[in-house]
Amino acid sequence: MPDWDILLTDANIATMRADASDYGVIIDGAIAIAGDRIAWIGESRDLPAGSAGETRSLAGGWVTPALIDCHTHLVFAGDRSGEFEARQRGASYEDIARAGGGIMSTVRATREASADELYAAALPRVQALAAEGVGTIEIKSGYGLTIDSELKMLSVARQLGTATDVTIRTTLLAAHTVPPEYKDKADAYIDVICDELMPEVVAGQLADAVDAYCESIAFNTEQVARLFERATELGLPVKLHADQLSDGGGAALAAQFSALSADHLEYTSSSGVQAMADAGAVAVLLPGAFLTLGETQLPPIDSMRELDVPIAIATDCNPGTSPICSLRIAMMLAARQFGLTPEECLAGATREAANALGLDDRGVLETGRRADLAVWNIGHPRELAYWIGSPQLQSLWLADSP
Ligand code: DI6
Ligand code: FE
Repeated sequence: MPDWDILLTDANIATMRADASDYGVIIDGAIAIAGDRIAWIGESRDLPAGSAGETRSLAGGWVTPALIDCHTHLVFAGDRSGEFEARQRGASYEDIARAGGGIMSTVRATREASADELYAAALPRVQALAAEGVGTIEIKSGYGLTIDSELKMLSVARQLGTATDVTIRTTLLAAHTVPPEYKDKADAYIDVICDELMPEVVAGQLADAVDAYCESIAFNTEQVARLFERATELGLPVKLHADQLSDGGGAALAAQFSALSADHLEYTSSSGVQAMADAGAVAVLLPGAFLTLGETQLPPIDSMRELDVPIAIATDCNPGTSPICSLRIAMMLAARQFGLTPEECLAGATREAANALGLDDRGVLETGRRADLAVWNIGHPRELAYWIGSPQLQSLWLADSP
């Protein structure tokens, strides 16, 4: 019986360990895998005696943790390309919303779509992310806004996880926007989510977290607080779309509820950053939405750095404000728009993205963690935020692969 199932040799490794500088690099390293875990990792010269069922040379290829996209809305029907074209021709968001466009056009299409149709539309988006080295994806509901449609979305997201080698984490975002049936009755809609939908989601184990859109055009802090109190009662961690278009106190509210993350954060105040630092919440930056909306207000990245707030990066893949299905491009945008370093970008798409999902079994290459690895045809890990849309993945090794 061999000690290890497979031994990868001749590898250059970016472990992304938080306690190491320079990507946690190991030159001329080896990785021993037993089952779904890393059994040993280090310099080849330090490899302990042991036998492997299979030994494979990576011929000097670079190995990083498989990438993690910690914020997507990639289950949805329809698209908003027509709105995009109208906007490029000069129409305003208000014009489009008055014409029934915007998020509600995606809600209508998603409600009408069957679960099979939603699955068929979402699967290529999962495959596109996996094709560039993503091994874990978070998928939110939030385009159903009725009990049945929200449950349908979460079930489809769960199914994407069972049908592929990718780990799918799901998040209930019924509090994405106020549905038309509850126009001017947002509090009553919050009651439905708390009293009817959330218990069903928990009973069906359909969500791993609860999220909300805390914004002047969506839900206020009092409504979000009610949601988060209920989620906490039911044992679900929380995360929050916070301070995207205005400083609504979202980051501080997320911190108050020990949220896994607060996301967007363009308008977060210094006190909001401090509250996140005190609570250990991860800042998830979403440069695809920043680009698509033509935002000019940058998130307070310097104070995040000063206060050691962990920074993750995600695609926010959604048809309205972030029609992007490439975490590598999101990394590139985070570097060029937000001024993150290539190392911060890679940490944001691995270690800190895992933290934003409350997952301590991945995102770093070290003994005991999942053997979720991406092997790249690159000369240095900084290239992963440098190249724009260039396919450099050599292979993706996922612990759940047969
Ligand atoms: N923030 C956003 O930018 C998206 N949702 C959210 O909470 C917008 C989603 C859409 O326009 O379809
Ligand atoms: Fe989002």
